[in-house]
Amino acid sequence: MTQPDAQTLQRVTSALRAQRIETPSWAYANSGTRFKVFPQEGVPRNPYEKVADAAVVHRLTGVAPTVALHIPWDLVDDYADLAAYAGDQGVRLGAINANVFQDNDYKLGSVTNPDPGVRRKAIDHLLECVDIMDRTGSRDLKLWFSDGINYPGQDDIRARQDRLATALRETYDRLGDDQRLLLEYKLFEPAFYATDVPDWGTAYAHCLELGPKAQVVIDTGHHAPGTNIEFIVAFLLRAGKLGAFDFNSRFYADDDLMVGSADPFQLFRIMHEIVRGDALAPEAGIAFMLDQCHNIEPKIPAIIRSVLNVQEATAKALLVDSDALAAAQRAGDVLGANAVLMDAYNTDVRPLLAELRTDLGLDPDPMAAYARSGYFERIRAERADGQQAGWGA
Ligand code: RM4
Ligand code: MN
Repeated sequence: MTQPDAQTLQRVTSALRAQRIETPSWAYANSGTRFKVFPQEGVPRNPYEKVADAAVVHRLTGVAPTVALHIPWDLVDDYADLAAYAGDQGVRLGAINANVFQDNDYKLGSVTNPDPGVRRKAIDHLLECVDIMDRTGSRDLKLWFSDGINYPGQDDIRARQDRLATALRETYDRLGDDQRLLLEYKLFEPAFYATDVPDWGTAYAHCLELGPKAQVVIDTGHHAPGTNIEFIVAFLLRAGKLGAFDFNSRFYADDDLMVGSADPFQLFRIMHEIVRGDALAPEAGIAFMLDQCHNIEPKIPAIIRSVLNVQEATAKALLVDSDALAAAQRAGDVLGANAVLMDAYNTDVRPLLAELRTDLGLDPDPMAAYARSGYFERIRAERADGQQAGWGA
């Protein structure tokens, strides 16, 4: 491939400067598998310390200015105070994630539970999350439901769809003008026979019925093996119904590993559709979020690495010669069109990104800068006592 010309470089770097990636508060806390949570040193003990860690990631990468919260994991007395603290640290509070999957009452489901009392409790939590959004200034309410059934006949599939629609409607109607409901889908787990929101089609249909403030979230880990995720991206973007990504990587199921680690080519293909759909700039309204857990690797460096992986895939997608691609496609030049894409994918964009960071006044190597910063040594000492934050708190 020929080196990108000055005009291309200018276009690519200005798009990369504007890119925004949101990090998840829970990725900074302890997490694990069903088998074991391995605690790490220096892990935050409360939402303030999670925000402080997120601010470090932003200071070093320059592209991660918001941090998503998960309620009740990030319950605080005063959300305005947490938002002010975030501001002091140079970041903002991002999406509010509801949690209706960790209470004994939800054994048979939350908003689709056959018991109307449990459904009421679940909906009240969703409404409480919108109250929190009002105080944090968050735009997005992200909903993932663990609801579903394990055995044929356990509950009525169709009635559960009705209950879901009712809950979503009440929540949607509570949203302010500038707020959105983002509906996430997941093929299976923890329900194994029938999940109530198993796929993008189901999420899309509910969002369509709700109205313009409802959009679909694509969590990259929530598909069957081999699913063409970039097709879903293209389809939802075209329909104006793509709201956000939960980025992560999977080798098997919902592994929540670092984005771009299992299949960087898939991430490139996804970002290519984003660029193709003119959806990269923050004004396009797509939230690019990470939804990851760092169970055995150090958390802050893993999150920095993840942000860099998204940037690298984006840079490659921006390098696709769209004129040459369109020409090859028009001419029916199958191999030529594929070569245009592969040329971009095979470009080493690390020097370009290092230069961009230098221009932004950042260290060209955020991983090395973090290692040198002494931040880990500091939090290890400062956070030696007390209860570390995790999935339950
Ligand atoms: C779910 C889903 C949600 C996330 C939780 C922790 O599988 O991906 O987005 O909030 O996990
Ligand atoms: Mn997710």
